[in-house]
Amino acid sequence: MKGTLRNNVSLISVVVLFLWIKTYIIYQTSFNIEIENTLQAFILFINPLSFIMLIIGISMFFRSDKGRNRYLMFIGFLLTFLLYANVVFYRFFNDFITMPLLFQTSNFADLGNSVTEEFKWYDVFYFADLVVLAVILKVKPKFVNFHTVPKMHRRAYFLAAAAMFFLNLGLSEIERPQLLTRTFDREMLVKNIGTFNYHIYDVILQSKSSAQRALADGSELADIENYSDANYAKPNDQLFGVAKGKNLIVVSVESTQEFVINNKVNGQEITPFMNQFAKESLYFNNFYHQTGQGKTSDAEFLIENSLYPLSRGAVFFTHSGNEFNSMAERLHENGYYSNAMHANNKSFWNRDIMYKSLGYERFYEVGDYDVNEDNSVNWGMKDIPFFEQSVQHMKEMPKPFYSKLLTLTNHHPFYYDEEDKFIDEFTSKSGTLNRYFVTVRYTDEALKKFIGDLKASGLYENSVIVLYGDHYGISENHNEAMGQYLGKEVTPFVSTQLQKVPFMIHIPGVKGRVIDKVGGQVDVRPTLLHLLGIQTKDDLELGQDLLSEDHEDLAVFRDGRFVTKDYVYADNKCWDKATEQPTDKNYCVPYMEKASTELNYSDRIIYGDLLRFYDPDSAKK
Ligand code: GP9
Ligand code: MN
Repeated sequence: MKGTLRNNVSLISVVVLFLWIKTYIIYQTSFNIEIENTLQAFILFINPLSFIMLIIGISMFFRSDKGRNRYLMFIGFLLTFLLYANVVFYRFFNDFITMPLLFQTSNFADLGNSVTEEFKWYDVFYFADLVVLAVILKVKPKFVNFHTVPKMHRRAYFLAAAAMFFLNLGLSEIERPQLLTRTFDREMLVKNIGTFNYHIYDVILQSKSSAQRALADGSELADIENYSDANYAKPNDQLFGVAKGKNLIVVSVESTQEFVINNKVNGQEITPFMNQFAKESLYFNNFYHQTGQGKTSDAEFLIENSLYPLSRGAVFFTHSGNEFNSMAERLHENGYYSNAMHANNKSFWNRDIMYKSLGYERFYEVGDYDVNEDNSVNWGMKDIPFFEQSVQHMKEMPKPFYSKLLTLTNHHPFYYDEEDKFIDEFTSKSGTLNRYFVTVRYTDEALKKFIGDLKASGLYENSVIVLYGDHYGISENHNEAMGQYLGKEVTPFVSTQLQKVPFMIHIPGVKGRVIDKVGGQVDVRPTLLHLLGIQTKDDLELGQDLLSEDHEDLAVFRDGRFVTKDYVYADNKCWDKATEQPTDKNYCVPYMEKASTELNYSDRIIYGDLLRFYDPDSAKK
């Protein structure tokens, strides 16, 4: 018997090999997974293995051959079915299956109608190996060893599966730091941890949020409603409705921080256009981003809902099935055609799903743009052609419309083409910071052309145009270089002030001025809706209209830092804005509670999906 053990392959290896190879073939033939380097190619190759080894390994514990065979056939079929379901889904949606999506009945209805068209005759080949396996189990050919596996071998096998898993995870972490905590994109997840592990991860995310949701009930809302009522800042009489009926164009300006505005590098202006445009707009020079790990998507979330994003993960991913009262929805109710425009993979940040929850009527994604190698750099389509083509889409839209546009060129690592370089790089040890100025300058040029196109198309005079920076571009890893640029040390105080992002609202017929109120992205929703003449007093918002006389100077960051009129709370210290030095902590104490209450209420709304219990008609305000 010992001899036979050496000369033939174990049943386990056969099954594992079959499933592994099949999964890999499916990756290559049925999904469009972009591979940029050898490490990514290697990760893709090994990523199905750990899970398949684990689940097939369980068959070693079966006492009877019959039981084991049935188990193997069952798992083989289950995994194949899962893969095949993804293949069909991908043909239709160009995306991988997610739990919330399966539960979103409206999506499913879409799928149901034409799903039959997505089946192809040659799909039977996806199941071919199962037939071979069934034959092997039946015929028991000599080259396969059907004997029970000794305990020692079993241990070694599971150790190897675990080692494979950690090797896979380790390599993915090198390739994509924070992959699991930030959950950027399904394609990236599948590419790195593999389709099976991805589904497990997705189920964990889903069950966590379902459990929290199931435990919540409407009674939790009372405190939050009271808070939101008391916090409501009534609109400014002169400005309420000044832009009634106008289109709303909101541009999320990628990674743009406020320090570049009205500032120079090598003696040249960094944002000549925005500096000018700010003069013609309501310009908020004490406006902060409040994003967490969800970056751009967190900024979108804040602006749409006047709620904070989460402290961990991206709410666009974790709670896309929630009920929201978004700005897009409110505008749609008021006759607006609401849409988002972004020439990137539509599933990035789970936008394709989340935008539906937020009530956007249309998402102009990469497929709606003519993107090619010549008009792309860094993360994808360049801002200039993106804006050009977006204006073409706008011309065709029903009016009035609400369009949200997301730029992309000024994104880390800030790579650019020589032809798009309008100013010189900075000189410091940080290539990232050095290049940043060049790409910010490019985006500024793109904005200039965009406004020019809007004027030429006649849309300008009928539109409110809003620009906001989504989040920082230069992280604290570049403090030394940043200190060199600013000519001072980047203390926790300075670092907090660097979280200011530009925010400007251009309204036809309204003269530009600087508004120095302290606020953040959470305040955008009421500010804009009031300008368009739409009341928000019945909405559950945590932000305040920045133009209201009652607006309180406060910006709470997602990590607990905050800024008031005179103080900055950071690094557990209270900093005096005038001296830029720590002062008596008592000055910050009155705001500490408000800051944590706001974040806490926001989390409770999201984790409990409390807006499903919210009835605006019963709101008192
Ligand atoms: C990608 C864009 C950039 O679609 O939103 O993402 P970011 O990394 O800035 O969140
Ligand atoms: Mn961004």
